[in-house]
Amino acid sequence: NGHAPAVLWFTGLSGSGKSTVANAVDKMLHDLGCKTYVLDGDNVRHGLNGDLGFSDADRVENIRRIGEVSKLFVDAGLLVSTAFISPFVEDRESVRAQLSDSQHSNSQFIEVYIDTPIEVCEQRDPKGLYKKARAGEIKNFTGIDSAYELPINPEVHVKTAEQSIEACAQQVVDYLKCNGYL
Ligand code: GGZ
Repeated sequence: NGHAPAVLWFTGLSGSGKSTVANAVDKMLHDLGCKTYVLDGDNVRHGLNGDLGFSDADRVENIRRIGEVSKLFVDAGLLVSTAFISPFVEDRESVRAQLSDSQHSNSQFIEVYIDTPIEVCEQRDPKGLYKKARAGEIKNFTGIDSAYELPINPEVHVKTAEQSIEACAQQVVDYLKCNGYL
């Protein structure tokens, strides 16, 4: 039941399915006997990062703190999944650099791009946020009037519009198996 510690860094638009897939992966890993934890808006943005909003500067600080917390979980030996938009390449790369350490043969940072077309996210609109953003009631909404910078070379590239949640989660678990984490 051994596993190498790492962070599965989910990135993608609002409504892309980050949390859903991350939680499905977490359940599979837990069933395999791994020590795991999921960081998402529910347990981070209300508490630790309750002082932050959605300006570019606040998003940068949001991701910086989540990167630091992820590193603590990784140091504690867990497979941690983070589910935040994390829209900027530079911030994701900083976390990657922080978790890259020549002592480990495997990287401890695994970028999982949840690639769902914005049209699909907007159609799902589970919280009605796209509707509000289009109406101008929410400013700086990712994909509408705030940038999402595409991952350059994500370790895992998941297309939620083309396959089931189960298959998406399995794709991530398979990556871990094929690369010696599990
Ligand atoms: C994007 C926003 C915004 C704006 C509120 N832009 O679908 P959700 O609701 O549950 O996920 C979104 C979440 C994004 O927070 P993150 O911490 O993941 O963002 S970042 O990584 O960019 O710091 C959405 C909601 O918060 N939300 N306002 N303006 N998403």
